[in-house]
Amino acid sequence: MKLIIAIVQDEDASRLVTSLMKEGFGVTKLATTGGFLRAGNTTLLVGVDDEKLNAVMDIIEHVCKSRKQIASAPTNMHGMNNMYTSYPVEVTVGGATVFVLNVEQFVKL
Ligand code: 2BA
Repeated sequence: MKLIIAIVQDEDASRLVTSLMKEGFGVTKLATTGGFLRAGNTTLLVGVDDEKLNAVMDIIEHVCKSRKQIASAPTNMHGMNNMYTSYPVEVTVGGATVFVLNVEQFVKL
């Protein structure tokens, strides 16, 4: 069995949960925050049998889109210790950041 941890954009989360549930997968949705943008994103936990892994990956790939976002990157002001300003940088976020872990044990008590 595998545990899929998928970090996706909030805009895609609802459609992704619906698509996964429609195919019979169990999903847990967590409200999370990205460390770089400090903006909300969504993390989904999906436990699946090994042979269903590719089906879940296909759904994630199909639903999640990459988008460009503007982030404010802090930069030190020349010659002024501890003074920071920010300037806008464009980053491409997503489709999805996915971790696949082996599950040692799965029990429902
Ligand atoms: P954030 O950390 O808010 O990052 C949003 C996007 O900003 C990233 O998109 C990437 O394009 C850019 N970015 C991140 N760190 C950067 C840096 N040090 N310098 C320049 N640009 C940077 P994604 O790579 O698609 O990541 C989307 C979200 O997935 C991340 O949101 C974070 O919540 C999660 N994530 C990505 N890689 C991760 C990892 N190795 N471990 C845990 N979470 C991760």
